[in-house]
Amino acid sequence: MFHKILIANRGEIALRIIRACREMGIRTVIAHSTADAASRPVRLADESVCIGPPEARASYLNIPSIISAAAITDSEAIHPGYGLLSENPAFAEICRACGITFIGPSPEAIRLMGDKAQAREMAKHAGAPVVPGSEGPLGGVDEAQGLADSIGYPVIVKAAAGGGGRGMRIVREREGLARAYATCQAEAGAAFGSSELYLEKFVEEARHVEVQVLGDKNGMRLHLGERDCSVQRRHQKLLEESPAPALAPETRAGLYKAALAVANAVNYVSAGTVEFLVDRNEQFYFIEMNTRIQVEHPVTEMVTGIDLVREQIRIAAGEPLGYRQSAVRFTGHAIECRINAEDPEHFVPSPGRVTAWIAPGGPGVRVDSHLMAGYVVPPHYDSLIAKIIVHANDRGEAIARMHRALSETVVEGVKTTIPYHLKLLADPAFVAGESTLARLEQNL
Ligand code: MV4
Repeated sequence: MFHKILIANRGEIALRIIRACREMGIRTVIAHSTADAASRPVRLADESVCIGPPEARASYLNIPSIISAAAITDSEAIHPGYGLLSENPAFAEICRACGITFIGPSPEAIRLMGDKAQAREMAKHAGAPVVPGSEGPLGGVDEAQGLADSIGYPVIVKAAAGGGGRGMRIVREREGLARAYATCQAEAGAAFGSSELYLEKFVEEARHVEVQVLGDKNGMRLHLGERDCSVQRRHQKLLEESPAPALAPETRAGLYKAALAVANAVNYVSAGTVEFLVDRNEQFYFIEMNTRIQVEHPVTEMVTGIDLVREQIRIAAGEPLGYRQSAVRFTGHAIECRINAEDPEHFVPSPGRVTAWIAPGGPGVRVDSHLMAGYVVPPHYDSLIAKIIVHANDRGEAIARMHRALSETVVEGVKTTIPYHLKLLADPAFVAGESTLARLEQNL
């Protein structure tokens, strides 16, 4: 096992990784920006190295600084958390070249899954259902037009290097395709450095259901069930839950089988997430694979009792998973609400000083947060300040428990999305388990 791990992240996930390391007897080093010098994870880590100014580009994304911080502190491994460098194949390669263990999958798996057109082909060959659409990247607008005519509108044009909702355009009729193609191509080139596009039939009123997988270095792979992440706004997830509401047992079994087929096809090691769209008829389609620990991992931890960050670290150190699929038991229902320092109506960031913070507690409540009274939410990073996770016997009890937990939470000094969540939890469509990707965005 490692003696010391460097954490190349900030906020609640940095704290989450420190907690796992503490329990495993591993020393922690946090690499942080000047803006985070007084933060809870920096105070709680065994050592800290300031790696640059507030702007992420110059600190949390500065590969030479992070590698130097690992080298001077004798860190054997780097945990990248989520976002930032977590899905950067070049960073994983540089770690490997420097003799530092990257806590995550291989650079090859990251690179393959980072190309969403290639990932789609891979999934199709592995036997996972994909949405009708292009084979590999599109050759040009004429090919896109021919394909869209044959599969029928609406279609969605996506950047191969995009993902997570970035660089995509829904096209509802033939007349709109050429223009969408051109803007998508230009945006993709500017944002990702690759203008490759692919095209799919647009699945209306879909649910976003993702399957958590784990793979070890001996080729053992397991799934840890699914999460429903259909409550989103502008591709930012707001609430996630496990299990997904109202899925037929056959659909669930099909999702698990497809997720493991994809993970097996790339010899996937570490924690990963296979994303699917599930349509009204419970047809499901692979869309992407995320090769990192995800923000919403706690809901899976609550229903399985498995510590995913601990498993990532054990796997990176070469330890076998050590249990079979049949030993993974699913208990009750978990819900996570992401609390952002944002206006609850328009979701505009609300950085500033948190003058009061009273976290919720009581039975079945978990809080993953780096907040403390007096903390200043910096304007430089995403606005997630806390994740409140509840676990209960069933979905109804979990909704009631979340409502209770949010009602006792106090955050003063910045606006938060708590009022949005309280409304959502009382929304009849949400309570009925009928949330789909577009619907809630319109209704609330
Ligand atoms: C889709 C889709 C419908 N059909 N693909 C966006 C994030 C990325 N992970 C995949 N995304 C989607 N891909 C096909 N073929 C719907 C989404 C989608 C979405 C669409 C409209 C409004 C909100 C959305 C939220 C999440 C995903």
